[in-house]
Amino acid sequence: MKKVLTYGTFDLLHWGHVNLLKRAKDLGDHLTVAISTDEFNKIKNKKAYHSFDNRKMILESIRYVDKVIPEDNWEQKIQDVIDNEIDIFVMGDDWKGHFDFLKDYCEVVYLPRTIGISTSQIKDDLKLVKNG
Ligand code: C2G
Repeated sequence: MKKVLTYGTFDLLHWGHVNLLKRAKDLGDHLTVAISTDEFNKIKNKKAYHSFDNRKMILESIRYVDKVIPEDNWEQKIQDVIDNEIDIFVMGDDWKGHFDFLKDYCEVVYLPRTIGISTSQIKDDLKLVKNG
């Protein structure tokens, strides 16, 4: 069984996220998603609209996702790859090169980011609507 792993906040889940998750799953047979905790988001300077528990619940409902684990820090990826017997690590190509150190442990794939959608754009657009 070919196991795939990816990481992210996945706040306000949108079609760009789903497009990433689908392509990641298509690379193997099993997809694990490490979702950033609220505490780790603070370190990433991100404030998610949905809590970790609710973002986790939403991700677990996605047909492409087989397992969801917490992402607590920047340093856990090698251990996650080992513990979960991962064959392929996947991220959107806005992260290209950042995780090449994982090539000693598994295949590393950066997939093209979906253009035209982002969580911050959704937030900005909704602010415009609210302010009229
Ligand atoms: N993504 C994408 N297309 C978009 C938006 C996001 O392909 N339009 C991808 C990102 O490249 C990433 C994943 O969806 O691979 C999750 O995006 P975020 O939730 O923004 O994750 P990020 O904050 O980049 O966290 O340790 C890694 C970090 O936790 C990644």
